[in-house]
Amino acid sequence: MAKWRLPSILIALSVLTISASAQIVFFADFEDNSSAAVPGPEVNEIAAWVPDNAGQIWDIQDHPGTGNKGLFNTIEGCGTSGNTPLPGVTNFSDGVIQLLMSTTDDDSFGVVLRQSSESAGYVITFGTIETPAIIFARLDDGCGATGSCNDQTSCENGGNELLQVDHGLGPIAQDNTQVLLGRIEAVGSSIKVWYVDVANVADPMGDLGAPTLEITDGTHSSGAVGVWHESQQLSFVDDVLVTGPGGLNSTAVDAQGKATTYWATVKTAAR
Ligand SMILES: [Ca+2]
Ligand SMILES: [Ca+2]
Ligand SMILES: [Ca+2]
Repeated sequence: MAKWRLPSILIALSVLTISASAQIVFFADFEDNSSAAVPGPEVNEIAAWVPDNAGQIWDIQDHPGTGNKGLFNTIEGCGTSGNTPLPGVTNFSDGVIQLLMSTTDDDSFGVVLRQSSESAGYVITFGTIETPAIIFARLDDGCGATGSCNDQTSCENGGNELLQVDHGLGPIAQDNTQVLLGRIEAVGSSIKVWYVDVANVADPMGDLGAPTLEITDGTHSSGAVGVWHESQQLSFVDDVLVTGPGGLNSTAVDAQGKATTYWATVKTAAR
């Protein structure tokens, strides 16, 4: 990780600048020389995405759903499942986490948040076909365990999960062309989750209507954020975004302006 040392001063400066003017603390779009990335383009480097599971292998490849590059899961199997921490996002408490997902598989993506140890934190599953649902669960209950699918940990369909809600998306394309937007808003013990087809949304940075899942749980107040998956081969994650406590309603700003412009491009490509 020596290559992180040299630009560390520059990164620190850009974080200070952004926090004074914007609520976006992290944005990875996986493009070369990205000007939208926050804190900076180093978050788009594949080497920055280190899975908890040594058997998990990410790549950056062309994403047919967005027309640009995304984080691509190269392999299959429940044994490859698990979390990959977002580089540098170690102390998320309140705010918004959102990402794009598209699939060729029938299994699930997800987000780990407020993680303070291997078995302390939340895991929110964005299911696709086999489990057409959003699932809210705790790592503490064995859910999201490295190397296991949710059925193996009994964290779906009436097991150790705290709440499961149908995703309501209907059939999902298995060719990576349908781009789904997952959003989590965490404010204290209130957690809200949205899961929508980006083609049906006027503004991916704006109001998405009523959340699909809502829950109150105060077990975890802060910690790291990561992208999770169970056996989700040949599928993409892209545009991974994290805000500070002001969420997406910040009065505006350089970094948010960059991301908003970028999202407009994604939305056009997805149609
Ligand atoms: Ca991208
Ligand atoms: Ca599954
Ligand atoms: Ca699979």
